[in-house]
Amino acid sequence: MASGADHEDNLKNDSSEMVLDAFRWMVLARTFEDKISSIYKAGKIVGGVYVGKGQEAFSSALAVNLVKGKDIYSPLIRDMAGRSAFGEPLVDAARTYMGSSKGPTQGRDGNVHRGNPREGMPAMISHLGAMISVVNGILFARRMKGTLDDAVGATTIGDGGTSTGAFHEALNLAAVENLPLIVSVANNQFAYSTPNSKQFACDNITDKAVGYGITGVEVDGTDLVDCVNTFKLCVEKARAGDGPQLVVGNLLRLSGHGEHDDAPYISEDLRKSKLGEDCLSKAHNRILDEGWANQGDIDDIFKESDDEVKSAIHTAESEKVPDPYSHNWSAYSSSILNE
Ligand SMILES: Cc1ncc(C[n+]2csc(CCOP(=O)(O)OP(=O)(O)O)c2C)c(N)n1
Repeated sequence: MASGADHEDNLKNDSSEMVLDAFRWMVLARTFEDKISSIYKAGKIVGGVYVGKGQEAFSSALAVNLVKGKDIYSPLIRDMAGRSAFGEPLVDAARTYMGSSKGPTQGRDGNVHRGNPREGMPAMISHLGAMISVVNGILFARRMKGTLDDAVGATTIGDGGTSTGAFHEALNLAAVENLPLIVSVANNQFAYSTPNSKQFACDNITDKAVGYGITGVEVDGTDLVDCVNTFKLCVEKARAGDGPQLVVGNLLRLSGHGEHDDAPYISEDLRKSKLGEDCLSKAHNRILDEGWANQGDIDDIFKESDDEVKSAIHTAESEKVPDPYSHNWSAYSSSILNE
């Protein structure tokens, strides 16, 4: 079992552009989700709000290593950063939260069950393992049609999700079939309020990879550079035919399970530990230290993100919600597929 640090020697020191790219998506996601959280707390969002605060580095680092139009990316509830990095328009997210009838689910879903299968992003079914077999199926179908080439499929899951039957069956199948699958496990230490110690008895989630006969890698999920480099290597390996890659990012969710939850079960000690470091400020400091950008460049990134968020929310807010008496409902994805 290799750790992120064990890979250091193999890593090329040419990731600065990718790191900056990922950082931009992190800033956009944080800015957007902070705003959405405020709107939710003002009582203006009907559905729940689940954010990826503290997980943006791990999320965007996977997506910047994927190729849109070729690879498959199946994000979950804490992957706002990854979604944007993979090309999801911000207005799709704003419209979904605000219930706009112009959104991907035409105002029927209030939060995260949106996607765009034609763009390689399946709509999320469940947070607890359901998406791995969906990605397996897409990869299988392409393999059978002879159109897979060197594409990969990636999806994410939480620590709690790794205890489900869906996770086990899908990973087992992917391993037996040697599918080019990347599963990124955001190990944020809790499944809702259940700590890891009550979720599984193995020392590390990468131990589970041993049981399936696949590669398992651990990474500091608060360190953007480590995340970008580790995913780079794992995506390359999957593309090259080395089979499924399980990447476990150790971090802490810097929010409740949803914005309705103030997470009193997360101890002060844990919050102040290394796991509780904020990946965004850490990446900010690292970028300045390495000279990959200066403070003025970073100020511009924050300003552009702020403008983009305001514009997306303004657009979504000014649109109509669906009229249940006249609307002929079908999901955006199925209505496109039925055209
Ligand atoms: C089949 C099913 N059971 C329960 C839930 C409710 N639920 C959603 S997320 C979650 C906890 C997930 O924890 P974890 O996998 O660690 O991910 P995290 O929320 O920490 O990102 C639960 C219990 C669900 N969505 N689906």
